[in-house]
Amino acid sequence: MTTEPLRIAVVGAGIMGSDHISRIAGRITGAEVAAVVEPDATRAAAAAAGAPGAVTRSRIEDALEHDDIDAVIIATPGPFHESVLLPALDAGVDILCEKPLTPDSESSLRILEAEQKTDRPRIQVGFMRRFDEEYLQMKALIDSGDAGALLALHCAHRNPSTPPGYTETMLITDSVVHEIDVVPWLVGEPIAAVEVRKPRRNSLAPEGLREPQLVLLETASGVLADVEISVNIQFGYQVTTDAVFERSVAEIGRTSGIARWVNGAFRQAEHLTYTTRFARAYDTEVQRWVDAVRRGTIDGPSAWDGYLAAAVCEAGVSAQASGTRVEVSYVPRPAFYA
Ligand code: ISE
Repeated sequence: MTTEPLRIAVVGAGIMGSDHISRIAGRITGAEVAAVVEPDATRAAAAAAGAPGAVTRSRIEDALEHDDIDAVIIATPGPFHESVLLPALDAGVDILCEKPLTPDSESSLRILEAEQKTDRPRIQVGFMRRFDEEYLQMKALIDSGDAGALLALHCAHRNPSTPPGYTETMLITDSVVHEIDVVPWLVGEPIAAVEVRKPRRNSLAPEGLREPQLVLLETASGVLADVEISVNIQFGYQVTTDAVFERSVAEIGRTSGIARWVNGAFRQAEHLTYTTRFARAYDTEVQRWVDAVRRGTIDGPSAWDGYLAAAVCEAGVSAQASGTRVEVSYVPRPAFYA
């Protein structure tokens, strides 16, 4: 393991990129932000101000060429990931790529092909829920068999509002993609089919956005996970999972904020955004990734997991349009990802 800090280029200085920059500068050991790559110069400068010594670049190619970079964190919107992943793979650096790996399976397959030309898996995908303490407890309970076999999951994924440009397909590719990754991880088997139903529209959603939606994920042995995705629900940011077993039920994700009794009522704080709701999961994810990269490996979902999620998202988008149950098909797993 190297004794030098890992020199990271953070690509994208929006909400997630800025969050990772302050995490690395303030809480992560063994790493430093060497470059902030962002075409918007004002944003780049604001984000780099929190990372002493970091330079700003407008293109990833420039950082890879001039800044002695060991690793890259990609925090741009999903459709821009491929254009950073390919030069980074080519330069032989390690990569933590925020979800989704790419928005569709064809582009994800191009990434797998490029990665297989390198010496070992270099990409970890930022599905941070796998590092959340309660999800880990739920997985341990399912794996233990203590409550009997798992039969079904009820998942709620609620955002207070949507950013400009958020579209109906992004309900699947940008939001439900988290459940699309974490459900097979919890259940221990792939998603075989997807169906999408659309309840009455929330009039508070921006014009043209049909939401909420109910997404039904069906695993290979018939475990059903229903996901309510609501993205303009105003009150806060909430992600919960209830599990139904043969002998028991379990739930995770209820708010853990301060409880208060006020004016004859009981109140408990709720998160407003994912950066606080999953703050500890992100910290654990990034620290474990840094430690792993310094040992010459990854420690979390790989590009193969990113491809599996992309294949399900594609079926989900098609189910959204058709209103029918759509089966998912996958290419065989290459030995490189065994
Ligand atoms: C956002 O990009 C995230 O990853 C959040 O976790 C998710 O809740 C939100 O819907 C996405 O837009």
